[in-house]
Amino acid sequence: MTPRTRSLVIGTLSAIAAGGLLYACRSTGPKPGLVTGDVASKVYVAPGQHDEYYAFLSGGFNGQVGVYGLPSGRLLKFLPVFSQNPENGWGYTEETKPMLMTSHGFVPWDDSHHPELSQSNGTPDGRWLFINGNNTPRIARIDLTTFETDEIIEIPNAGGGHASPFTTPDGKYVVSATRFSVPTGPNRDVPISTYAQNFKGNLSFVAANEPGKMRIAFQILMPGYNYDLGHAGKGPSDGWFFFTSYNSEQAYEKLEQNASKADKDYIAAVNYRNAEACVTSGKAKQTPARYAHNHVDPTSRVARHTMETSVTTLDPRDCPNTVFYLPTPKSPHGVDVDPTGQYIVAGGKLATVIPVHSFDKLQAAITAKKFDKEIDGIPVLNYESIVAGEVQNPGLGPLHTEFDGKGNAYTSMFISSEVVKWKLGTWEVLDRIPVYYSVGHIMIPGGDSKAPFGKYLVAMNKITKDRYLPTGPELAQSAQLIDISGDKMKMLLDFPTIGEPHYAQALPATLIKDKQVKFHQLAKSTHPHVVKAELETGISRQGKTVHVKMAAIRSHFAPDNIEGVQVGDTVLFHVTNIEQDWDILHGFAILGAENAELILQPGETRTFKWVPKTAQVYPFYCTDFCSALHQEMSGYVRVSPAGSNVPLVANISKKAATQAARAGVTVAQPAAAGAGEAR
Ligand code: K7E
Ligand code: CUA
Repeated sequence: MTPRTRSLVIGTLSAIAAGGLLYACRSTGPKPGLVTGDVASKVYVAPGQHDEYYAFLSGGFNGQVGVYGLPSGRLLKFLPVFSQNPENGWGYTEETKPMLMTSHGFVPWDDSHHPELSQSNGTPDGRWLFINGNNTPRIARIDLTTFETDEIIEIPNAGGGHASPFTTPDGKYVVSATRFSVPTGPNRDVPISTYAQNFKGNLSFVAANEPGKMRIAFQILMPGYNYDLGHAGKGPSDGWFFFTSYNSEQAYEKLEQNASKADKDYIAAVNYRNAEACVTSGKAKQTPARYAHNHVDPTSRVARHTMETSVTTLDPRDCPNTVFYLPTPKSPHGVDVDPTGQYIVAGGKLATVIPVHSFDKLQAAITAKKFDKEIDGIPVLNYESIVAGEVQNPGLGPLHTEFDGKGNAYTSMFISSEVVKWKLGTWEVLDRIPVYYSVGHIMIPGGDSKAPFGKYLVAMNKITKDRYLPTGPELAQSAQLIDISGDKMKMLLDFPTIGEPHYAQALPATLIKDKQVKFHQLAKSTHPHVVKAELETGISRQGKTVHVKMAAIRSHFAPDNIEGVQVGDTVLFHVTNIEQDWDILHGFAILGAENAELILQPGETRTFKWVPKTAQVYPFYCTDFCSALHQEMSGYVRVSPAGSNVPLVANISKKAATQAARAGVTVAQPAAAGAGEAR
């Protein structure tokens, strides 16, 4: 670290420390991972070559997913999920707006934290990526053949869907636990000071194995703590799920102090197969709840929004031996299960050690009933009886742990800004590397599965400071790529990221790259307003609504002249890109429209809603540079005053007109010069 950089770090950290939390900076430590020798060649992907891994980084407060190639760090795609994306019309088009419907109405934004790849047999299978919406609790499923969000389910009785959407090894469930406890059954008007009586936590298990059919299998009612993160067991601990919680103090104001008093909080260990059995044997209750389930119909590509009306709720008191609390120091954040499934590692963000629980000891303690007490029907296990070990002096502010599959664990240290490598079983620290600065999650490809791919670790840092050219008061977020193939970690690359990545997932490109959909098959489209050829285009009026069925193909729109629209009309442009060719997209934008553009994938129909306010002529055009004559790909809409006698016409091709005439349909052409003036 240069003296200048060090003073910056210290400055930053002490500024935060002044805010009340414990912060420090390691004053002695290893020198920064200076770029040496062959480092550049390790991240160099030559022009025309592909990266070895796809990495999916959550966008945090942008609500989306960023897709990057590793090791280059190149951004491949910005993938919209919970937030509207004007760049391609996601959440603006009539087809996609239903995806963002919730019990609170249309919610065009969220905060996405944890991408999670679908798994089969404990390893990523490349089918889907799940991600949580943290603010208005939701889980989305993204199809990895199209890189599009296909399904979103809302989670009721929750506030802050943070411990989500971690998967079970068989892919049967993804989970969501509420970060903020709220009044439940249902949320209602109660004094906040009745927190201890009325506010509850809950853990949702969402069946996720069938596209279009995500469903909350059951919710487990929990004491009103803050549930933070989760991970499934595997191997010997298969069938269990572990969730961290903090605020066992049940503070409801000034949490910074009031939720940091207890030496230990809890990890909730859930035997979810027991919970399933209790649900099957009728020990759960159906409780009223309103929550949205939205999904894209695969053949029309139109999203449907439905509201669910009840949820299955299980109280641990009615289902003994299902939920246990594992005391864990102190205000734990991450909880990670090692590839063998034996060790459960907590990131006690205010703890001075990294506590590791043993699954075998946990089982023995349950059998021997080594319980310290019981909270709302949940036995609290004795800490000494379940702890496998503690990593001593790991650094400050442990948050998250990933594994390389070779018996090593890697933990992010937020306060001391480093990644620490340590050995499972002996708990000794093997190596440490500084990261710039204040690392949150780290990610090893496959690192939370039973067979990590190893090789790289990505650190996602919260504070960037001086790492890039400055860009005003807000700087880019930063990821760093670290080589973990040897004994010593090696810093390879900094790359700026969009939004604020929390967690990430990655898999070898070979698992998905040959499964990519290249275009949507027009012949199979069931979109109600699709046009499969230019001769199917046309215009029609239903009261004050005008439907325009339009085709886009290099390099024109059909129709491209429209008349007879009146002020007061709502015009729905149903535009189909009738190209059947990979990566040939068209766009659609119209002067003054209070809407985003459309971007049309080949074979896709999207609907643009337009309410013109004044009588005038409006140009429209293609926004995606599609061909040499892209600039010619444009047209006009003439809008007349309300009540005008200008006939409703759209120019269609001669061929289409002939076809229409044969079918007995009268097709008017737009007015010749001077005719059909508005009155
Ligand atoms: Cu940022 Cu997983 Cu939401 Cu930790 S979380 S850093
Ligand atoms: Cu179509 Cu540009």
